[in-house]
Amino acid sequence: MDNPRSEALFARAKAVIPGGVNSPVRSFGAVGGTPPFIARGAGARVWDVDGNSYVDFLGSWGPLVLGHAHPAVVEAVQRAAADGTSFGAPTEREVRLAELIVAAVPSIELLRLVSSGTEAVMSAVRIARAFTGRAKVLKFNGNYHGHADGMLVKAGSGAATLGVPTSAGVPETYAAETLVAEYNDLGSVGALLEAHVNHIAAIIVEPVAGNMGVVPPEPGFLEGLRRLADDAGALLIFDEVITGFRVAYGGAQARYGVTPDLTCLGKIIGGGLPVGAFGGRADVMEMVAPLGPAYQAGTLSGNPLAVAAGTACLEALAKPGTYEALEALGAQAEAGLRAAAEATGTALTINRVGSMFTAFFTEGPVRTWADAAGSDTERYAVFFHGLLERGVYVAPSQFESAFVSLAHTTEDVALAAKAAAGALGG
Ligand code: KE4
Repeated sequence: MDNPRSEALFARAKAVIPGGVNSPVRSFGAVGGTPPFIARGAGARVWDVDGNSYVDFLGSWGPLVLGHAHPAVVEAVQRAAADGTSFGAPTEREVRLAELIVAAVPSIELLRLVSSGTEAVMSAVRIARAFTGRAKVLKFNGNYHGHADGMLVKAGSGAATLGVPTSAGVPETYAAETLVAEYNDLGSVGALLEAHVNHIAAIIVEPVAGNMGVVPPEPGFLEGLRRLADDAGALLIFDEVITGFRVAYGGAQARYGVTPDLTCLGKIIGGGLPVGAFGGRADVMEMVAPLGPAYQAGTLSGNPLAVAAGTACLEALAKPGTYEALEALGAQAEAGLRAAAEATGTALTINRVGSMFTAFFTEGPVRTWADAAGSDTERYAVFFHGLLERGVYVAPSQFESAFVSLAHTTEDVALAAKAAAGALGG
């Protein structure tokens, strides 16, 4: 890759920002090399500051399900900006987005908008503790729920990628309130519930894991969590920051027919701008200030520009045929990767749900964090750069998802399959 301008910018960035990035996963720490500094995006493509262009299967880690600079999103943001960027007061625009989400997501009767997925999860966990009067939370090894202290325990995504699944700076006393079970292993959940009877406020889960790479729930897993949570008097929280409006208009809970008590959202509901949300049963959400005793707040929560982008995005996704189109493109991408693995004799396990997928460099199956962690991350790094050199941009980590969007064409996906065969063939 010839990217002198990115290299110069990366040196400048490192002088003022830790690691030169505002989020560790962007640093290419796991794959090596200099991250291309992106100048602009349009549709399924991005261009870096050196003029290289890439078909983008990262999609900003999930939000860009419509592709870059979608006209309806751009116009909505421009219109909102012309009216002012923030008021710290209620606006009709935020009500509109909240109404769309309540209408779409089965579990959500009331919701609060925030500015990130981390905030959504942090707040949902606090509400669950307030509602149940219990302190412990059960999460899953390899699931990532943002960077709130209690969630940075055996976390996936960048935490796993950079080898810090349990972060420094999280006091033992905080970490002790987070219990960790194994994904797709109901026995491990039951054992923890038994060992901590009446102490667990909530089970929080990525209903389709995206942060160990894509790992779908085994048949019965989500239904089992629903039953175990009810038996234990704990709330069930679905972290749908990735899967919300990604795997179905109503999220994974609609796709799999399991309704949690609380849902966390982010990414797509902001259409590429900073929006998160937590919501669920009215009796639980009535714990939230100013209605109830559990405090939660945010200067820019429901920001007019961000909710305008999110509203435009969800309105576009509500159109008929959306999820069939995403499914078809996802299936084509999977088939292309399988063909490339076959043609080059590469041991590749591909997991996919709709338009999110991961190619694991391992024989497979990949059903748990341990399976995913057994992947050859060195081979992944070589594959990543082989794709990048061929104009295809995917996540710079084995423990992430790739995404297709409504802006991708069958030609884009075919180009990626060809690039994959080249990258695997060395
Ligand atoms: P944010 O705070 O990054 O908006 O959302 C945190 C979060 C919560 N829950 C799930 C299931 C998530 O996937 C995320 C964030 N995802 C990562 C990548 N998988 C964000 C990328 C980054 O950290 O820069």
